[in-house]
Amino acid sequence: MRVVLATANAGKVVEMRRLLAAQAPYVEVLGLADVQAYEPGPETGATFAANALAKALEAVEATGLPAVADDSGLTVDALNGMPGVLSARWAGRHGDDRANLELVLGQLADVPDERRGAGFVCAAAYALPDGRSEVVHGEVRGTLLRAPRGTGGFGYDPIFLPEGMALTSAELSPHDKDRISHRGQALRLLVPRLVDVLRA
Ligand code: ITT
Repeated sequence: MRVVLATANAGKVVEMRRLLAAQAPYVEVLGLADVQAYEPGPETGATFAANALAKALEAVEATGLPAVADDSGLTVDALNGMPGVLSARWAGRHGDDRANLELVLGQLADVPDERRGAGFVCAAAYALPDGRSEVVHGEVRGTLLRAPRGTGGFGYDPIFLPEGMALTSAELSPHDKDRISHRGQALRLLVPRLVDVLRA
């Protein structure tokens, strides 16, 4: 069984490979560097699910192989759920993790501790060459700190304190982040379903 991991985000690649290997070690996971190069389209969906599915379908179309993709982001209560699907380019430049994080910290400077709730959301999708597809969700709730802590993970991890934890997502071990993360939850739902349809 071979699947293409349709993400260009290095942080996600590491986590998704790890989560796939943990659940389905017999699946060969190809990265975008291992397949026919294609230009990913702009992420125009209004929801995480729409974007995740679009990325998976695009990879199937380009490679002819089953594909897995994720669309994810930070939803901040005091920002009415934003940056949401715009998380990767919140400060204006796609993938500038540091600038994105600093912008959110600045926007929340006067927001008191009791209103600093946030969540990480992940929609994970698979799509197959025969047209079948599925999308699932995972979410982890937490609060946003006032300064970054930790060097692990990526994106907004250094300012996110998951509910019930004393460590930020960037201070957790990879194993502990996977155990609670939005992406861990979503891929633990998705991978068994993908394996079932690939086997059938
Ligand atoms: P692909 O579309 O190629 O997968 P991307 O980075 O553009 O990569 P998204 O549009 O899904 O992916 O944006 C995800 C952004 O949300 C990411 O850049 C981070 O800023 C944030 N994010 C998602 N999951 C995260 C996590 O586990 N930890 C920290 N930040 C995360």
